[in-house]
Amino acid sequence: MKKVYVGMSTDVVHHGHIKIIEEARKLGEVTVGLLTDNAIANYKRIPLLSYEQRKKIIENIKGVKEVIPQETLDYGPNLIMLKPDYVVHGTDWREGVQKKAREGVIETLKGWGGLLVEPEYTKDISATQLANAINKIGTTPEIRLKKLRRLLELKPIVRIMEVHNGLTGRIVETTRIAEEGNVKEFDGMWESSLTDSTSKGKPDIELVDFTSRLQTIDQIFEVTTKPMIVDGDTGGLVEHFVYTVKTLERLGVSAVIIEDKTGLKKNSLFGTEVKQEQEAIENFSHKISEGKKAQVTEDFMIIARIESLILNKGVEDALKRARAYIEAGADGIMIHSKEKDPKEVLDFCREYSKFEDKVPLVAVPSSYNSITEDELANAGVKIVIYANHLLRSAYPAMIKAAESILRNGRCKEASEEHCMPINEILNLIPGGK
Ligand code: SPV
Ligand code: MG
Repeated sequence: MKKVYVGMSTDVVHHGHIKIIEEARKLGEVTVGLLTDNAIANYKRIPLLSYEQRKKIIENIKGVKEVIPQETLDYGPNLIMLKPDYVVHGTDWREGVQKKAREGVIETLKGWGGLLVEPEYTKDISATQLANAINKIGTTPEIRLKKLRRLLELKPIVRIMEVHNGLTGRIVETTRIAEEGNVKEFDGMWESSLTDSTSKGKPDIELVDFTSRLQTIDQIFEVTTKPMIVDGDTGGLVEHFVYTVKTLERLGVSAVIIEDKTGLKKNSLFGTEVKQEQEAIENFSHKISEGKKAQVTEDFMIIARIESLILNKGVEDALKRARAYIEAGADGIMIHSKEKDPKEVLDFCREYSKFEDKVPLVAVPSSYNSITEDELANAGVKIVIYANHLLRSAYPAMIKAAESILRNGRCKEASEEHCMPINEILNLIPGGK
């Protein structure tokens, strides 16, 4: 009996896969190498069904002898282990993100004279289409809330982008690029106090109250399915924070980050230019632990944000606070810095990695912006937040268009030089026709 290997990089099984397995069965005994949750999460998105659930389905398809995990998009390790006579895959991978994996398979099979067999790809269906259709239906608060913890389990670093209205929510939901065998997209959203306030024409001083923030969150949730981390500012009074936690959790927010400041909060990136007071460790720890007691699910996360570096109190103070906040029940630590050089953040990360009791570490590289995601991940950072980039990029474009109209006494130049075509804006959001 010949050995046949079918790699399945799918998260939703459909008739196209059955066709591939039927073809494979004609050639010999079929082993399916099923991509693990980890592998799928790192090349497209977190799978809708878990590895165990998918394994159960595939094992029960006629003609499948065995299902084994395939840990990476690269078929190499499994092929070398099994030395199959055939690998069977649909023609779809000749183009696009899996092209490199295909070339690798052909090369590896040459080692023992194995062959690649490519049945015609089933055109009317794809797992990505199915996942998009499911996302279009929407999500529930419970499913959305749990997504952040799943991402933290599956990805080396979770990539979060700022949102402040429905449109920016849509951008984070749908922006994708294909690159070196990967489809890259944002994993979730940051509901920033800075960009929410600024887009309302107000300063970032906890002036945009929670009722307003909740309306913005709801507006974003109406048109997205990705998880959200909310910037909770200082969290306010403990007596108020416990309500905030329950409200955010009920809406399906995955995490709130609160910063250890007290009094009139100013934006951290002002640093010591403005008067800002750091909260006493005991008081802030108390706020965290009361918040933890208030939440209903196991999944909601309260992340403690340390402002020691912002206020020039040094890495030692930041580490002391991290220990205390973890002890108080914080589910994550955010370390913030306004330096151009990432050195102090990396110093913190190095010492933090020695902690016995660790929770996921969050970084917001707004000032030290030359650092890459890989470098942050290597330093032990689990969540990177791009905290303000959609608003900061939109504002200059809007100013240019406004000035152009004033200068020219008409809108031709602005339309042609600074605006997207009317047809595109009309069709940007489907369902308008
Ligand atoms: C925000 O985005 O509102 C933040 C991050 O809190 S920062 O602006 O750097 O303080
Ligand atoms: Mg903020």
